[in-house]
Amino acid sequence: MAEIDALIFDVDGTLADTERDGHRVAFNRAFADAGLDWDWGVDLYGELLGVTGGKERIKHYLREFNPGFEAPDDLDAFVADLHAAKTEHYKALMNEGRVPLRPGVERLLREARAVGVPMAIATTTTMDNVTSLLENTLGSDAIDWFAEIGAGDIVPRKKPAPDIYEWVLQRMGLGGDRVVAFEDSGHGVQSAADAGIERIVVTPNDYTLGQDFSRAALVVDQLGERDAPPRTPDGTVLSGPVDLELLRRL
Ligand code: XBP
Ligand code: MG
Repeated sequence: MAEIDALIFDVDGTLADTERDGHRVAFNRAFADAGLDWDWGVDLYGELLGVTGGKERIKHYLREFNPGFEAPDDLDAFVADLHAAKTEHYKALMNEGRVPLRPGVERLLREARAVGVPMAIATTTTMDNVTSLLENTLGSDAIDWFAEIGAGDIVPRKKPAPDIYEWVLQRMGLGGDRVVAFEDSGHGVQSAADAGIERIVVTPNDYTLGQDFSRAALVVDQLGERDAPPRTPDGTVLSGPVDLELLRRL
């Protein structure tokens, strides 16, 4: 059995299904506020998710899907303003409690916390978004449950680059062989694996099903509960939820 010195969680798509009804809606509201007629539908947004990071995603959209748009001379400032407005809308959506945590997430976080296994976050999203999701789902002190939070622009390259996982591992003084990472996407798996993390658990969602999870140790539909255990992609139902005992056996 391999000891576990920390659990490191991705946020979007892993802790909660934030993309379709959170980020996507917030982007569209920010575009409308700015008088732009851009509308990121559910399917288009799935394609745009190929690029991580909201500011990077807006630029990608302009390049690939809206090349006729006459962008202002200072594109970076224009995108940064739009993105700041999007973050405010995202926080408002979280305050409305629109997006719950995925099944089994709260159970596993509480189990790890109860026995003192350190937890951290490694995400591409903006820090404010992390705080807002955690506070609205787990309570006002939830941010303190995490020893390190690696978020947004604190590293130069976003996922699938390994930077954010390397940052978290370095801050925790841990090697990749000592931790378990939780992801929902192929980009996330690549980021964690390239940072040297050997044990990666993937819980895909509608946007990420079918991506490359070949470097993951376990792929299940959800972390699960005792009375509703997870399923693997071939339909096998596990005997219990993803808990610390199962993670030690990976
Ligand atoms: C999350 C993302 C983020 C969010 C938007 O990826 O790609 O860009 O969609 O967040 P991951 P910001 O789950 O792999 O970390 O708009 O705050 O960038
Ligand atoms: Mg994710």
